[in-house]
Amino acid sequence: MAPQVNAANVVLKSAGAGAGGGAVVFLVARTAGANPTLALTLSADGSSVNFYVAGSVASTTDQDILIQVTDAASGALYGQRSLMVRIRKNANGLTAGERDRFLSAFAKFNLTQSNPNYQNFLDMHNTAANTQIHTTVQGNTRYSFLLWHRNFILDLERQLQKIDASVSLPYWKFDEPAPNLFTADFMGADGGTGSLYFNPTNPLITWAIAGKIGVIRQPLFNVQTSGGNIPGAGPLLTQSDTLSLGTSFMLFSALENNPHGYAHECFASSGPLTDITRAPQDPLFFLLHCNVDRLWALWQTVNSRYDLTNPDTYPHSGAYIPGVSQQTIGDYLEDTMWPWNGATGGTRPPTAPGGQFPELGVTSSPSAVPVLWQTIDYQGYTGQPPSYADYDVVNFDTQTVAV
Ligand SMILES: [Cu+2]
Repeated sequence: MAPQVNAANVVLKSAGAGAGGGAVVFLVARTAGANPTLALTLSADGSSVNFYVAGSVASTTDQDILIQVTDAASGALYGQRSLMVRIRKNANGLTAGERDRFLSAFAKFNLTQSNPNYQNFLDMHNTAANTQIHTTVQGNTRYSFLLWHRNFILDLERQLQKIDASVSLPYWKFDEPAPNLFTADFMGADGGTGSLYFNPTNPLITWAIAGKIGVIRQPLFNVQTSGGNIPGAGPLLTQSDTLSLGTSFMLFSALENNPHGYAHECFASSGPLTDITRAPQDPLFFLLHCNVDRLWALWQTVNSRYDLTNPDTYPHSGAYIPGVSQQTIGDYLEDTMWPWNGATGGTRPPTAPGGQFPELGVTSSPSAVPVLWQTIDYQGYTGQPPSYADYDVVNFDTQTVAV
């Protein structure tokens, strides 16, 4: 005879590890209100009960949150599990620990990893790739700039997370001064000649790409007191002006030129950032593009642009049909994405470096062969699996932004 088991009333709660720790909230359904505690009744037959967990306060160290399961009546602890709220933050505000974990993982990826290696990331973004990934900058009539780069930086971030699971890609908020970013302890300080210098303890001191050690980057603006600024052309569009470009994807896409293109151009042309064929040689590339992606995420949130059937979310639905479609393959929501699809030749580039999209284990999105539509609703707000990357200024629960 089986032992008698009673139904149990339990309470879930988030217990922080102390000051500076993260916190989570609980939801009974994806669009329900979030609460710091959740009462559940576990049935006597052992069947599972579904609920959602969302980050409410970002972690600063790994595993700095405990989810505890307690008895609803007595408060007795049944079990607990540690985790972190891993989220993309403003690089200028990282703690020294967050900064150094990120730099260590990035330097290790650059120096030692293969399949893919850092050169593969450079090759994904080279001249051959340009017809797949840029729009207004090159006069291509393409619309996949934001979608492609969203996956590109997520791929890099997942490579770093394979090295250190507590790392997120930080963003360079290029319309504001970032004096903590352009330092010898972080992305390098300007030595006055275009060559950066790093402190000996900075892991980026080993940075090497294309047969050269070091990074060439000479800012044309005062990194201590100013956001990105091109002498003669003026400052980059501010965040609020970027979000005001328009409420349709087509209008918002103008950000590819300003602030995105401008952010590349506010450095001297002696370095790689101004050159599409070489731009990712500078590790700052990924922090720059993280901010471009964040601006899109903010715009999506304030304008509710996750609905794939709305042409203002993205204007090209369906799949490319040869001889019929006005746009090129790779522009339609149901097209697969190069290079992760391995497609070469014809309207695709001649090579497809880097292999399939890296899997995260906890989510199936984007899939190993990503499709454009998977990049749009990265939060899973409309029901698709989330990509498990998000920004500190986007509120998952209330769909509001804190900027
Ligand atoms: Cu770019």
